[in-house]
Amino acid sequence: MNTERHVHHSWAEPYKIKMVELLRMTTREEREQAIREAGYNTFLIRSRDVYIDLLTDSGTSAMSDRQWSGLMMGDEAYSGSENFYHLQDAVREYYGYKYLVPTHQGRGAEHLMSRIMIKPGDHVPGNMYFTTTRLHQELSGGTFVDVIVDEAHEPESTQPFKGNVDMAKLDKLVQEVGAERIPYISLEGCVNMAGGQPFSMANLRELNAYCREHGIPIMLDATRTIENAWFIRQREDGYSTRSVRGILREICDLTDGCTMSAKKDLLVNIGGFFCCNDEELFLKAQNMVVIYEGLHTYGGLAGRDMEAMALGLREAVMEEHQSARIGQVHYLGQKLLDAGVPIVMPMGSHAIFIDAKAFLPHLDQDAYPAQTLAAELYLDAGIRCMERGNVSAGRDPETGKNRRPALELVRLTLPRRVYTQAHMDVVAESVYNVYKRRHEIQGLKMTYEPEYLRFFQARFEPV
Ligand code: P61
Repeated sequence: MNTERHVHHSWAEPYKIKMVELLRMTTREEREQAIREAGYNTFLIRSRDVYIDLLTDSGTSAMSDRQWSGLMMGDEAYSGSENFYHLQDAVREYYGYKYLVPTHQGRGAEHLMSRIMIKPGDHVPGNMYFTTTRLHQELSGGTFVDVIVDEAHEPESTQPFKGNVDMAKLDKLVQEVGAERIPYISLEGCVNMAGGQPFSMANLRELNAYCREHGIPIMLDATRTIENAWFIRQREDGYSTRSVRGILREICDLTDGCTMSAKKDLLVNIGGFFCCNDEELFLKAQNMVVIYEGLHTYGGLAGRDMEAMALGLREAVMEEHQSARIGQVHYLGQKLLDAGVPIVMPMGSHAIFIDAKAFLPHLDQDAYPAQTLAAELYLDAGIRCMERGNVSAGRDPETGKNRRPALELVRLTLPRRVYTQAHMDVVAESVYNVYKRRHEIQGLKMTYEPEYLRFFQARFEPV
């Protein structure tokens, strides 16, 4: 077989199944009880009550036989674990950063970076907010400033690189507050809250030149950057014959460091890290990690977890892995498009995002259309997804009002290497079932609202 052709013409999985996990089906009555008990919040449903779990791609992927064998090679020494050095070698080889500090997951790395880089009163520009990223910036006294292109906030815009930084927005901020009040710009690949939208290499090159001139470091949120590299290969002029790993390295070489939630791209159930090239910054991060996470050669992880990450990285940069992973997401998206369901375009890498404002136009945003739709989808067939709208965005700290973001979305997120094409068919059918009766659907009111990251634990009731 001509494998080259095969890779380009089919997204078939480059693996076969060795072990399976049984699923439990529920009745409509059981689901009605489960969602009521969960306060109409899909985060609060027990996973035993879920049939197809599309809550997140975070920590939910299937590890390979090699990764599972790697667990047996865990060197659980308190200090200087061999697995740390394997991880460091792999990170240096594929991402290219000089220094690595492991953390238990992404927000652990965000915590360290925010504490060591942000001073009270600073402004931190970013290509759209992420919930935990922005919160850590705020807890360190910083203010997040959105500098993503306008199209990112428009679900129907088909611009291929909706993750791009709007250079005029960035320059306006620099003129207003001065480069010395900007500790770094936070750049995310396959921007999660925008629908998994990539930035282009051309945009990153322009950003790099600008930031160099103004002395502003670029800190990458590397969580889904390998997926971003795949889109550059697919969509950007001059990259179609380049390898994903080559593109990944080119991205990292244009940045100064990163935070990482390894629970996504790197195919592990837990793990993260902070990286940089600057020695002084590294020494600060290495010192800070011992306060909050653990010693600097394990950062809150077991040795075996670092081994699984190192091996996962080597699998994640494989072309055929990414085309199967993203191919499956797009298979689901195409089914929804064919059924007329409004989704964010272009389709992103890790999830299909339903436009809940267009799906439920009769609901005011403060009746939480995306939260409502997520609950309805669970009720229909036991499929669990996530709200990414008014609840996730939280309240404006100045006015105390709901932020009412432009994007009011429901995220159907695909774990890597877990579900089959037939599962995707079931998901598409269930979404369509709910779509047919969308006019009958009523909204929710919030009955309990926690102080931080409210979407995780908030409770609701039907209005
Ligand atoms: C997710 F509802 N993402 O997408 P940690 N950066 C980026 C992420 O996507 C990310 C983190 C940093 C999750 C889990 C999650 O509001 C939520 O390893 C681009 O989760 O600490 C995590 O990495 C943080 C779900 C996080 C949420 C926050 O499902």
